[in-house]
Amino acid sequence: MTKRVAALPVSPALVLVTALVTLLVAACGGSGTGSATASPSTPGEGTATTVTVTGAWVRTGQAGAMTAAYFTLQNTGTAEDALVSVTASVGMATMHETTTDASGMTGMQPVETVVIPAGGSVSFEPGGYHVMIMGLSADLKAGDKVELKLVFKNAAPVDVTAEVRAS
Ligand SMILES: [Cu+2]
Repeated sequence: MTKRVAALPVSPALVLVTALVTLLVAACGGSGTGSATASPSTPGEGTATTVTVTGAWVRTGQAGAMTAAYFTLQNTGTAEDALVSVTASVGMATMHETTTDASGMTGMQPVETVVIPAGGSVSFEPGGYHVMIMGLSADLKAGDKVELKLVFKNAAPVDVTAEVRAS
């Protein structure tokens, strides 16, 4: 837009106004991008995170069929962590989430990771997150034990012995 205005001699007043406008724009833009780029403290090597696993149990099931494992994760650290994989001694384990849509239909979908907030806990329970165990190598009866290995993004892996029960 090189109009005639641009050719006019620039008055000191106009310079001042221009400078003020520039400052205002810079201030607004600055605050906006400032909060957006404030990077959350990325937990990395050396960040001590601790996740404890309690109340682990696995539902009874038949050889060849599938069942599910449940437990509660407690993050006692000061940084966010995430459960990234689970393996089970009796079949192929995958993390799932049960969801209910607007029409009341219930389904489940695989989840890659489950975030555990710093100082918070996440429950794997019927109707929510669960570990699906497919292709059971043997019948699982009440009182049996299943070994689970939970791998976290930051915390050390945790081995738990889950008790088999009907519900
Ligand atoms: Cu499932």
